[in-house]
Amino acid sequence: MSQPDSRADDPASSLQPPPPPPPVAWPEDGVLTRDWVAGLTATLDLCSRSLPADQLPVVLPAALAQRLVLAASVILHREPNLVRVDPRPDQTVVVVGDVHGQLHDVIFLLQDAGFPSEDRIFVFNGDYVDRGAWGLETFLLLLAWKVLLPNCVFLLRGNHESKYCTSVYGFEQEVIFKYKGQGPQVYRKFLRCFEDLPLATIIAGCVYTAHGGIFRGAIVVPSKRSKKGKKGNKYKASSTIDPTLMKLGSLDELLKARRTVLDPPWEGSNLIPGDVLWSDPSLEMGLSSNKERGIGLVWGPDITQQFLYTNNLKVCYLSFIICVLVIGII
Ligand SMILES: [Mn+2]
Repeated sequence: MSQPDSRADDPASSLQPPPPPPPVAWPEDGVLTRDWVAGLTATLDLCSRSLPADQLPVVLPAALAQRLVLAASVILHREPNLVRVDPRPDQTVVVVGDVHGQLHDVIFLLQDAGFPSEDRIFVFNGDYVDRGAWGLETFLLLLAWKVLLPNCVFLLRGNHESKYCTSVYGFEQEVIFKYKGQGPQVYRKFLRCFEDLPLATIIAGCVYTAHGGIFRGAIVVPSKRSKKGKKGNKYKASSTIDPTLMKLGSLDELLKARRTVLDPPWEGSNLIPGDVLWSDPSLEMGLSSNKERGIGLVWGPDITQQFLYTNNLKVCYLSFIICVLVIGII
């Protein structure tokens, strides 16, 4: 006696996957609205659950994805390395750590905390891509919010927003798999956008937020030429010389650093982006090169205190740990 087939009663259509939603189109007047972002969210959510990953371009054409990336890049590029976020007393600021392609967590988080608005500012602390399966969708969704509310959504760069990390930890492969022949072009647009992401924020004048953390300053060393009196002193990144001379960088130096690099350099004179994105706090005192990572710094509680005190700050929000110097009520 054969087992009854439970599917026999179902209409044949129920066995078919649902048809994909219509392709997302850029707004005719070029202006993103809250409804457009809500529609994009619903579409990305649906596709991530029911559409084969390589069918994504049917719903999210490469041209649309690139247009969104470019629109956000223009806004991000204008922001300084260190963004001052100064909420009014009635505004809430939500700081979010690494989301790593977890689209559904991000959608839940936005619903749960309350969507970005004039009342609620979001600071995302980097690492949008790699590891998770939906880095592309996650980052595009956050870029859409940035374009919609540029003064209420801030997207900082994480160490994974780099050519090296995305080629090793999955994002490049994800984009190529989803966009096939158009993938390399889409991926390049993302890389350019990563270069435009600012490095850090100071919230309400007292909370420093960055993915990795603290950074070194340049120190002045007399060059050979200066001894001959032909040229003045030469500025050098402090790790390239005697490590005992390494000193903490200033916010002014952070503002002046060149962040438009595909991969933050670990040597040379432009070391601040690598420090801000890759450094690790430690329980050991002092400031030294991060030998384990080969880039960035390791710093102790004394340096945290020095950094906060010098810059009149109260808290560091980093992606690994929160460093607090209690000098008043925030
Ligand atoms: Mn991370």
